[in-house]
Amino acid sequence: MRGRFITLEGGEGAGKSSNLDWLAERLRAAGKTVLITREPGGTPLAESIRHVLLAPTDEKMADDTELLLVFAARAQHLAEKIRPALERGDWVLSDRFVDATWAYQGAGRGLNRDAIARLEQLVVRDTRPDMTLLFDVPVEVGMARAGKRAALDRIEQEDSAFFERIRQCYLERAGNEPDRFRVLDASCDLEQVRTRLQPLLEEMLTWK
Ligand code: T5A
Repeated sequence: MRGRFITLEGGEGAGKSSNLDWLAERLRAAGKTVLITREPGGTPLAESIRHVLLAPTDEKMADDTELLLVFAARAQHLAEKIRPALERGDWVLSDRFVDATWAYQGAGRGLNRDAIARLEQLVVRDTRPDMTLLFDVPVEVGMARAGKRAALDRIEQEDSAFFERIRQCYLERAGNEPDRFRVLDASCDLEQVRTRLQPLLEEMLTWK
């Protein structure tokens, strides 16, 4: 038996975290066993790697270091949390997964696509999301929300061109994989975003 794997993606302040619990509650009400998790992170060891990735530092982190840390955290997350949950038949909702690496390290940092593809093959293998919800907001809207929430982390301190490349990469990936991605305009208020999520929730609940 394999459970279901749903990922939430988008730029900074897109509203992924704000909708994760909402979605989980509704799936639980429909009788599903739901595990909420996030990347980078999701297990104690992977959360330690997250801290290294996001804490502002005096020493510049090399782009390749960032890429390898992201995949190291993901390998741990998959081995210790995601795959065991899917094998139990649970539903896993993850705030970000490998699409974020294509967007941030691939498009944002401009890292080599073959290197990312090789690491993806090594680490992710066939553990692929059944559905990916892409929360799409203009960069300035997302950054304004993220800025109000807390001090900016190391990655959030990048310039708007970096985040524009990320947004375009996500939209391109969604266009290339329409069966997996569902794109939500998340620039409206939270209540409207949830109205837009409702039919997607219903779609998930038709899965056998
Ligand atoms: N990263 C991650 C990589 O570089 N490579 C990778 O492979 C992976 C997996 C951490 C960072 O790591 C990078 C990407 C990130 O820079 P994260 O923990 O997901 O990733 O952190 P963020 O994306 O920065 O999380 P945010 O909190 O900024 O974004 P969310 O979760 O999309 O937004 P959310 O829900 O927390 O909302 C932010 C604020 O906006 C408000 C909320 O109340 C909150 O205050 N808000 C709204 N306000 C008005 N209208 C709405 N519709 C709103 N929705 C939310």
